[in-house]
Amino acid sequence: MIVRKLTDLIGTEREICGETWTSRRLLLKGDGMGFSLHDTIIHAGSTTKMHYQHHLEAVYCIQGRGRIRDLTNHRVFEVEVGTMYALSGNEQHELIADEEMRMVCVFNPPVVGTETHDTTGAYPLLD
Ligand code: 9YT
Repeated sequence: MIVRKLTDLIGTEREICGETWTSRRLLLKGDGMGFSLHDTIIHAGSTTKMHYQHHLEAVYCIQGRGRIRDLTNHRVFEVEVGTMYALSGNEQHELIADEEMRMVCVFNPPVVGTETHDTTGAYPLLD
């Protein structure tokens, strides 16, 4: 069994910062669960363009409000507490945070731990 607390991750190598987000990685590939689990803060007023071409991601909003623009299918969805979106088709997308948002994110395959977005908005597939 693995038991971890968010407070134990702060300031460690499991806390990774992008330009518009801070991702606290509760479970990583090395934990052997087959997915990774992140508690991610999206900075207020930010827009993040992403395109996970090598991973499926599900995102569950537990704080804040914003919008997700599906740039592949040209659709926009409001995101508020209790909203989940799943990038089941590796959609290119843009997350607009009207206020600070806190998201629980699950990646399949799991991330190794050091990934940040490349120039296309993807995470590389690392071993
Ligand atoms: C919601 C989202 O995709 N934010 C970017 C960071 C990523 N989810 C992560 O690594 O936690």
